[in-house]
Amino acid sequence: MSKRRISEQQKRRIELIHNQRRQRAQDTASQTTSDNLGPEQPGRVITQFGKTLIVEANNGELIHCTIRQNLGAVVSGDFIVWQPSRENSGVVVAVESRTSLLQKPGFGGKLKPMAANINQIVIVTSVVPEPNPYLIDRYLVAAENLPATPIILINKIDLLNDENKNTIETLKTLYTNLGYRVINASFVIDQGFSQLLQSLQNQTSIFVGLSGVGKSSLIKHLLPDMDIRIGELSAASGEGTHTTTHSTLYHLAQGGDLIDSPGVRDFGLWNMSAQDILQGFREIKPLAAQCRFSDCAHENEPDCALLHAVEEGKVRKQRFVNYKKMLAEYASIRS
Ligand SMILES: Nc1nc2c(ncn2[C@@H]2O[C@H](COP(=O)(O)OP(=O)(O)O)[C@@H](O)[C@H]2O)c(=O)[nH]1
Ligand SMILES: [Mg+2]
Ligand SMILES: [Zn+2]
Repeated sequence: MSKRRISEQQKRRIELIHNQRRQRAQDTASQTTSDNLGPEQPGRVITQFGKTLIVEANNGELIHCTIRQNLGAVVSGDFIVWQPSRENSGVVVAVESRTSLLQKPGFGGKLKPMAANINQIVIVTSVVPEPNPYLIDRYLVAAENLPATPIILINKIDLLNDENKNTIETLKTLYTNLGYRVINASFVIDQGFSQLLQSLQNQTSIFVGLSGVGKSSLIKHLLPDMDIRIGELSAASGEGTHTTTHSTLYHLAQGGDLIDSPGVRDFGLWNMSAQDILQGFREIKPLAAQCRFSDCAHENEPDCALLHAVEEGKVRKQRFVNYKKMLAEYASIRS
């Protein structure tokens, strides 16, 4: 299926119309509309079934919505404007501007939008399998660039023993000292959940991390009604069982939203510029401009601010090594 081509001028016109629609939706006095649709009103996209969106109205009702042409991708987490058509059905007519958009490379390297307005990323690691600091640093880069606040969760803390205790404590100290929130958790010994729930309150969060670290277990613990919700969404879509390929937004009982889908959990990095990578190394960022040479490779150049900082213990060697490793990795992808 070929996408309808639109010119820049048309795009600007459409943008203008959307802005006007957004304006009208905010204006409660405007209750008359054309094309037999009800009044424009705000809502949030919960999930997608094929070409159908499930929108949550302000009163909590789930509305089965189609999308007006030329709106572009609309994904879970999007704040939208919709108009009722029939009972429990409607048309999405505008999308609010997003604070963030999580995308994933799809077929042919084209970026595929997955979820919008996420402002917090819970990086899930575990005692077993052992955390991979390079992977954590990659997720931190992704989070800082989304932008979203990262939280590092060390799961399966019940499996701490004399052999792995030092590694885990060193890791926790490293990231805590960088100013990140680090939470120890385990559903087996019921630890860390009140701290986690408190961090999730009033935020739109996702969980990321390698397979096996316990993301599904955590989510099940946080969302005991998940299956019931999926049932409600399926009923609202009228399309039978929910496929897990699309992201779904869930409300936490204690407040806050969680967007979940296997694709979102596995998201990584792509297309990162050197500047983006630097953005994810918060202690290195202010130093990078202080090297004597503006194109310093931080290898053995004189007056390299990074090498000095590592020597003085102001930047941890591991972070410095990961920073350079990531720069090299993405330089080779881009070239
Ligand atoms: N000991 C222990 N095992 C856990 C914990 N959380 C999850 N697991 C186990 O770790 C394995 C992987 O968990 P799962 O939730 O499927 O991980 P996911 O791949 O990240 O979704 C399963 O066998 C879980 O029972 C925990 O807190 N402690
Ligand atoms: Mg899982
Ligand atoms: Zn340098």
